[in-house]
Amino acid sequence: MVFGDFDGDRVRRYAEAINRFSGKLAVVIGGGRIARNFIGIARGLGADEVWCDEIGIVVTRINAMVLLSGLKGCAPVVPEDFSSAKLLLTDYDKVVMGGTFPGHTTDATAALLAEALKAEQLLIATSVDGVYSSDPRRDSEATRFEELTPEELVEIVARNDVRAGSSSVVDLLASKIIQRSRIPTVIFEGTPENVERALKGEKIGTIIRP
Ligand code: U5P
Repeated sequence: MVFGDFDGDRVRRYAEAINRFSGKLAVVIGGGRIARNFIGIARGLGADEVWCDEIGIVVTRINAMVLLSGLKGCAPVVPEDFSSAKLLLTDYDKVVMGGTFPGHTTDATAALLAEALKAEQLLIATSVDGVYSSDPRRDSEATRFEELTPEELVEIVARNDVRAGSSSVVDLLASKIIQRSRIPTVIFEGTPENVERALKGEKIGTIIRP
């Protein structure tokens, strides 16, 4: 899940959507435009990609802290690794975290966490309404897939780059983890309303079915 920018109303609507879900839920928050701005500035100053990733990770953790402020039944800390998240979920129904280590986006963090938790399902709330044959923001001929296998997803995202702050529909590591874990995944446009629909199991976005 990603916040566009400092928009308190939007964050509130995400929190409400998550609070209406009953059951165990692990949420991973991205860095949004703020992370991309900071990464762009640091890169312009000569920072290497690992440092840019570290900056991105800090922003994701701040976003997690902000969302956590509005969540009920959620662990009151932001775990920084998967074992801590797993442990917290034994005591709490919900946990919210940001990134972990450099080299990928929070898509991969979410996929790894889903794998570590043996999750029933992975929901990836992103900025486009599903997976397209090519980038719909640049190619008017791009077509959206209703359903893909993990192998097809890997093939599509392998064409994108892996720099800090990448804006591929999902990153390559995430697609590889989805492939190896065989966890059913939904990739959809992450508005608060859509997050709620996805949590209810409504058909939305592109389904990655092993
Ligand atoms: N990031 C990492 N590792 C993580 C999560 C995030 O290096 O586990 C960095 C990447 O540079 C990413 C940025 O692009 O933080 C912001 O996360 P996201 O909004 O792209 O998911």
